[in-house]
Amino acid sequence: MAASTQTHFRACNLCEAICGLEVEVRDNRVVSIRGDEHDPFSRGYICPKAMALGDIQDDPDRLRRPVRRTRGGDWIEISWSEALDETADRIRATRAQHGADALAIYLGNPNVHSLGAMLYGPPFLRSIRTRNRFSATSVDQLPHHVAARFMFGHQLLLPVPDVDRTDFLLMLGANPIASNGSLMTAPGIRRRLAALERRGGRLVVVDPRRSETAEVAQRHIYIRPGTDALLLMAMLQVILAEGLERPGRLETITTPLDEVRRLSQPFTPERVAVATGIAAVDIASLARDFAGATTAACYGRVGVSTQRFGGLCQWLINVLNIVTGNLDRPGGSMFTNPAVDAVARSGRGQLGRWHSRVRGLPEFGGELPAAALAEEILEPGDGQVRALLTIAGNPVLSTPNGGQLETALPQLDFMASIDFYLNETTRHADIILPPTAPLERDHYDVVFHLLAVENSAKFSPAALAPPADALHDWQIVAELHRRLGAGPIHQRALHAFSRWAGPRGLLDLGLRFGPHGAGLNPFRRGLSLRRLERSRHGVHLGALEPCLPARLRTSDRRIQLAPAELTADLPRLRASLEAPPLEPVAGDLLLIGRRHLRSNNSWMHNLPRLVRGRSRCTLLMHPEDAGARALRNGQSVALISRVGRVVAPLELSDRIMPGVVSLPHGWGHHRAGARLTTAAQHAGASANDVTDDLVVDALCGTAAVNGVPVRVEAA
Ligand SMILES: Nc1nc2c(c(=O)[nH]1)N[C@H]1C(S)=C(S)[C@@H](COP(=O)(O)OP(=O)(O)OC[C@H]3O[C@@H](n4cnc5c(=O)[nH]c(N)nc54)[C@H](O)[C@@H]3O)O[C@H]1N2
Ligand SMILES: Nc1nc2c(c(=O)[nH]1)N[C@H]1C(S)=C(S)[C@@H](COP(=O)(O)OP(=O)(O)OC[C@H]3O[C@@H](n4cnc5c(=O)[nH]c(N)nc54)[C@H](O)[C@@H]3O)O[C@H]1N2
Ligand code: SF4
Ligand SMILES: [Mo]
Repeated sequence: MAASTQTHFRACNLCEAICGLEVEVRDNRVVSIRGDEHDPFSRGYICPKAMALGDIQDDPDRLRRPVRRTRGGDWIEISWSEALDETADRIRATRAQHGADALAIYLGNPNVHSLGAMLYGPPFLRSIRTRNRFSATSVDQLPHHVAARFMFGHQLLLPVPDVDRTDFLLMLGANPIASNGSLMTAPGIRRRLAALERRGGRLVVVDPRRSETAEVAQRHIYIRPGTDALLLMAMLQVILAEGLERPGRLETITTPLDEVRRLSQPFTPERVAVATGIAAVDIASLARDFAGATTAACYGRVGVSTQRFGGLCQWLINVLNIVTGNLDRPGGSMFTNPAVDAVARSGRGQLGRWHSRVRGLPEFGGELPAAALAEEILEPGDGQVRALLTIAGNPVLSTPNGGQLETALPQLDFMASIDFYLNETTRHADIILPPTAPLERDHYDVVFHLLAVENSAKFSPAALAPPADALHDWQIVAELHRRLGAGPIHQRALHAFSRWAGPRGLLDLGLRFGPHGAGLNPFRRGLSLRRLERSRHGVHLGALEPCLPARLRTSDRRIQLAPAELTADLPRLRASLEAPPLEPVAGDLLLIGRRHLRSNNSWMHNLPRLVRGRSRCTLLMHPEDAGARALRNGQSVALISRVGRVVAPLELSDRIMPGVVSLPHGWGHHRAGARLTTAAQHAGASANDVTDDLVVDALCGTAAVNGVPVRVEAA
């Protein structure tokens, strides 16, 4: 008798686009994965990674039971209770002997794509109370949080470009055609950008590489890596000097413009032209076009965040949107009104309540910059990190100077990882605790509905039943919390309640008491988990709407246009004009990254469907630079920086600026000891073996993985 086929509708949780999926399942196995045509938000769009969700499920290398590393370096399976007890015991012993800060925690990117991790991680971290908390945030979007915190009063008040209604989208350091968008959840972005063009709007892309997004833009402007803050300052200078500002309604809820007028004065287009590589006339006309557009949105992502002036860039992007009246209006840059509102629930974010022990980098929101993790393990002394717990992270490949971290990890007294792969990082753990795979668990995007270009909500029930002895991420974290968590009695009671309620129970409460919620009244219309479960394709909650000043969290309910925490970094920008620090010292080229549609940071290279075909881990270089070094297309070249050397095949392209080279991150799977059979056959080189842990955005400690000085020679 043929087994029946069930169809599950859910959101893909691999990247920020949260595309709707239609997953067909038979005998608890995936038969097919398609785009869900009836998802009101993604309307059928998916990318090739969605299919790989099924491959993760079946990947023979994926860990399904806890493992312990033996003295000989082999791995043996152990029971859950043994693994959890031992992990808790070892952590407790380290803390008893060396203090709470001796345990470091590193949280990787997939945490924000997991309902369970989002609900159970924060209380666990609070109870652990270590100052050595690190995450992928500081190799990613930290400058956005810092700018939001000091301008709008909360680290999660992140404005989203209203791509579907804008007349002018100015995009810096983002390549959504490859990345599918970031801090701008907009599934099917190619279609949305085409619609922008059709309605007579313009997309202008500023990028050192003619990216896939630049390719579909109406205009592409090359910029020297790391100089965007100068460009943005000069645009502001032109707008304010020519009287093109028109903040409109925002004027009454924003601190006065005088301060930014004064601060922008030294940065004329003429003065920044050489450093940025953009002609002064082009900067001035870009400023006038932006200010003159009916509606406009300036948006900048990874390329302007993970660079030396990331904090200033994100501040200036907000300032440009504000002085032109484009913040909080349709077609501009807007805030969401999500069904589960993390802004109401999480901390506002503080900067510099403590500093890292070795280098004195500032804490933000309870975390220290990931660029400081290795030195905190390596440098002896009081407060040295002696144990590490990683949760869904691969910092050996994803943080700057990964090679140094690799030498640091074996020196720990104890390391545990919550992860389902034995990879470049987790291979150093003593114990690995593998959670269920994405299709085996319920899901709701607490983070990405908050960052979406339309208000929507979707619940994804598990599509596959996990094995009887499997644990979800939240259960592993809750079990460790139960074993380790001290804290006052009310906190422990709360934790006992949340274990009892489970993610579904907590989500139901979040929905009911959120802005669209039904409360506890069974007769009131509004959201609850049950209501969402009935809308299997998700619900549309309307377009983004103006919400200021009500949504501001600043103490005076005003936008702070020039907060001291941010403007304090301007002397450094001024100095970069006088003697550009970006003048390469360790080499004569500047390294930037790039992303590919079929890749997802470091962890999906073990899925054959995504790595098929020619190698994508190539070093892109302009033919002029190759000519000057007598290098040929396809040859092996060495990429050398202050911290390391990697070898990669050279790919010549006139779509990258002379003086700049590009290598994607997340590769380098040649390391012995990992268990990634397919990835090892497509090893590539790790960009973070050459990025420099000492080169950070001084304002907040974000790693400057873009704009790294390097040298290239024949290997
Ligand atoms: N040079 C350079 N470096 C970069 C970047 C760059 O552009 N250039 N980008 C940066 C950015 S934006 C980011 S976000 C970081 C990412 O940095 P990380 O988060 O450290 O790295 P990932 O490659 O995302 O690794 C994710 C890990 O989580 C595991 N995993 C996947 N799903 C789950 C799950 O559901 N539960 C658990 N417990 N584990 C899971 C995977 O096996 C893998 O080990 O890299 C950063 N590093
Ligand atoms: N396919 C795929 N999708 C992904 C990911 C993935 O690895 N693969 N990762 C996900 C994650 S974790 C994130 S955070 C997002 C990131 O999403 P995006 O921010 O869109 O990231 P990238 O595609 O790396 O685009 C960054 C762009 O910045 C440019 N750039 C580099 N340096 C500079 C500079 O100094 N100035 C300017 N103006 N531009 C610069 C690069 O050339 C590149 O085109 O993508 C997510 N989506
Ligand atoms: S674009 Fe992102 S969310 Fe959509 S299918 Fe691809 S990986 Fe999944
Ligand atoms: Mo990221």
